[in-house]
Amino acid sequence: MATFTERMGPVLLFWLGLCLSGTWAVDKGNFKTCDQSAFCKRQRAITPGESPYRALLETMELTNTKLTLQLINDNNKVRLLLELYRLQGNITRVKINELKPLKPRYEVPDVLIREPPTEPLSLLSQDENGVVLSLGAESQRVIVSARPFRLDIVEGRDVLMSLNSRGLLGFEHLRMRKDTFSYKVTSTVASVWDNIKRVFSSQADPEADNKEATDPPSQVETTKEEEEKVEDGMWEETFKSHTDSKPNGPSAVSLDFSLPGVEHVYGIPEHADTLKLKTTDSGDPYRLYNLDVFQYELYNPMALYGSVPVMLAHNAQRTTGIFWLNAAETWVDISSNTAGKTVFGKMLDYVQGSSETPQTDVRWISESGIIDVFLMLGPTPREVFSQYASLTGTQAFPPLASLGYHQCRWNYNDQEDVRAVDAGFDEHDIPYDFIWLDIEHTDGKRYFTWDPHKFASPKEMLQGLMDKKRKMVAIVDPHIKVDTNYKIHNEIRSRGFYIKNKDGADYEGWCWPGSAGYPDFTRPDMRAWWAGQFAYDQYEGSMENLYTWNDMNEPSVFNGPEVTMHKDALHGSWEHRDMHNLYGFYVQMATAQGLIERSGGVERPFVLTRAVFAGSQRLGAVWTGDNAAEWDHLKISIPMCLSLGLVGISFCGADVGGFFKSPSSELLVRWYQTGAYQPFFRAHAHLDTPRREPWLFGPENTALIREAVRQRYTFLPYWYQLFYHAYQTGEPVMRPLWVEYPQDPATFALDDEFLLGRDLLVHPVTEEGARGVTAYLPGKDEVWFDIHTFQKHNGVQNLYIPVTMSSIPVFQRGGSIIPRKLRVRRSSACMEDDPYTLYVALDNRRTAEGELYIDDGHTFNFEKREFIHRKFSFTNNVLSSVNLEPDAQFTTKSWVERIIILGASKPSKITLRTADDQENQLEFDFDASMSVLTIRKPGMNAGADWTMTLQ
Ligand code: NBV
Repeated sequence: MATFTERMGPVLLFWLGLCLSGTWAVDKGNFKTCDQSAFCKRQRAITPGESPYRALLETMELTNTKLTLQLINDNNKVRLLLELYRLQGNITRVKINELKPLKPRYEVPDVLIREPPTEPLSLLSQDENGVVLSLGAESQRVIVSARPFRLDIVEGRDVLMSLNSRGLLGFEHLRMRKDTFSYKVTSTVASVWDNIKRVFSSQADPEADNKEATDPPSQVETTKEEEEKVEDGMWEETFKSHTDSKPNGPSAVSLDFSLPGVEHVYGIPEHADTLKLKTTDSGDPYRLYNLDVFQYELYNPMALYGSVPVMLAHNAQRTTGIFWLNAAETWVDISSNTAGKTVFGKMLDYVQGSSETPQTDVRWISESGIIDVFLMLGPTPREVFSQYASLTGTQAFPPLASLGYHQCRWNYNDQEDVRAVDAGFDEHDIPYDFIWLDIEHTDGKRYFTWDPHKFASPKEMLQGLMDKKRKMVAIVDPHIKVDTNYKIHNEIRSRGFYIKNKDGADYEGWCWPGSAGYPDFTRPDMRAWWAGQFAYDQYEGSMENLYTWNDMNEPSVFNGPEVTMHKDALHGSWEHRDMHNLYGFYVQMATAQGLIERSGGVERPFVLTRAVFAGSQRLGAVWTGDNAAEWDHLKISIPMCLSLGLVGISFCGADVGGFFKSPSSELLVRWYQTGAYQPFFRAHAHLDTPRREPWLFGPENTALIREAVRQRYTFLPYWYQLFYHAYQTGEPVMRPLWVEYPQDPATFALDDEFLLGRDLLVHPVTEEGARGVTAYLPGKDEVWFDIHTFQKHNGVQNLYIPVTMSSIPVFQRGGSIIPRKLRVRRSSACMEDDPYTLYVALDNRRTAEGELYIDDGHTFNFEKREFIHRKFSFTNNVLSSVNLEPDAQFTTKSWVERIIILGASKPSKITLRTADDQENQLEFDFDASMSVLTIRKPGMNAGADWTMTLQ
């Protein structure tokens, strides 16, 4: 048996190294730049110019739903196969693969929710220069130009998007090792060419074989030094002490997209950067490669834990999106012809009539796989959300409780600690729903187990929480301790479920438990087995109120290249390289499946993940990883969650308080105030930080935190309805202002405020020592009501709001009705039957609308239409509640206890008419100074039909 130091040595050294590295800063040297990533460097070295690709029009085949066409690279004669589909809902799909690859190339499975339904394509015209096809009903055409190959999508007279217009299509064909670039320096150019001909005779253009084969392709006519240079990193690549064996050689794919008229692009999370993406000409491209980045730095394009290869492009006329379905390491370059121009410069251009049309050009580069890209053609932001949702699904509808407040730290030490913290919330009258246990709760980092001393009776602990209608989350990471006394390890090993290393043995890396194996979650049988581990009779000590947190699922491998898995590790016949960015998605998928199955398919799961990919929205929640207790980290939580929301992942939050370091009490309070208005609301802290439960900062700060958390709970009905909507439509819960005000350029780059749904505008205080904030209130016909003072403000304006420590600037849009529950209790479940207060905020036309969604809060019965979905409207002085989905059935004990009408005038009487035609006069108060009408105890059941007339 190895000693403790032998076993833990590498882990300890790793952490010691990191801790000694001193001040807060990512160690950039641990992570590759584009220049250090051979394929990125190779592709980026190709500069815009004439593409070597030509479309072979004679190979074109057009069926009702699909165009296929061969492309040939005139430099090496390798042929590609292009497939083009028109998909339902204004989406065009372009796939490019090798015509005859030496072996199959990876195509991402399981992310699309189904084979996307197609629409007819038809040929409009054709000549020797290209073809023109009509795309669906939208008066759109796609123009395929043959020499060089390029695609343009055109609507009316506008070009929406062009592909390969800068000639950057790159497709490194699979080849045998002794290929063009791998030949020894001593070989003659001629023998290289002979070799190529031999290897590729099957796929080279037969025509070219006859006519052109006597001339070696231009790439081969290189000097000896160039040959060596080109060879670099193609068949082997070393980064720090790690060598990637690359048995398949070079396999990168890349393509450029031009977006005429576009100056603003968004998305491609996860990066700690601004909402509006920056141009990358003077630095690295944005990188998408799921990595455990210690002490990540802000405002840069480095990779983080998650990768969603979706970009949105927006201007005042149109929103479009590009979904690049590739799970390998990916880099995205952005350039713009207006970047760097000052507003004055642009104005001057305009006055002088010299302005060129703004244009953004992007270029995607992936290490392997194929090109499979979905062009989502909008034209509105909502349509892009629905187009993307039609491909990858919508946000999982979370249990209501998970929208409450979560109390976490690394770690709550033992059961007594959990009990005391739980009691602390009651003592200080702060609601919470979930308390979390980090890795120290396990028996030696063996997930699915409990420390036998500190957590000797987990069921007792869980029962204690359950008695208070509260819940717990315990961490289950995907690295499995290699230990023959550990059942989970033994089973995974004996079933052959571990990922293999390049030599075929079980892959082992270092992580929290010491030596660890990594289950191959890409395998359905592995996922089914893993899901089974959450059964109550398998996961000892678990109960219905225990939920799961998947951390480290990039996957994090302490001693691996860039702290992750070797790319030449094997998932069956696929390399880890091909699907790296999918690993975390599969871990969360298997875990969520487990939580569903343990309840016999009845209960909705709650699983938090750190790594994400496209489609992760279907599986649960995500947080932004290891941030720090710094003001800039608080600020960046806004664009980070907005960016995830734009690509479907609504259930996002950042560690409240900051994970590393200790927040000042001011920062902590401001973070609670911000987090209370972000979708996933969890405080978390590093093991080494002093304790920071909300009551440890003096009574004043406790009161401020209490108030922020209580505000969250009063809005739970609205949050729940927004999540139901996100589940139905794919629209983000937390959204940038431009989504609702797409024609207002002033909203295009706001990083410090956001909307929740359409109706709440939040501008949290994120500056230290702030005395005031300036919030932009959009919409020239809108009015906005301060939710605290009820003061009314007109849009469009930059409103200066003086703030004190208790201020959380939030505005309700005039024209909306928001249901709230004002009797805040211990947890969301304790508030189940509580009555509602309706906040009716009138617009300039004295109208308003809103919704209320109620179900049991935790099961899938809503899929069987067991819910209440009401619509409230106020018009012509009549407020009414009607059933939005009359075929749905559910009953609630909750009733309407108060209606507050903002922007009202004083009525002489108010009459309530209920469904059974009963009429009642209601009592009310009117505050003339603020124009606020309060109707007391109207008393209708929240599920009933009624009208209320103000006379
Ligand atoms: O499990 C420990 C931590 C966890 O608290 C944190 O939230 C994760 O992001 N985990 C990372 C591992 C180590 C962090 C230094």
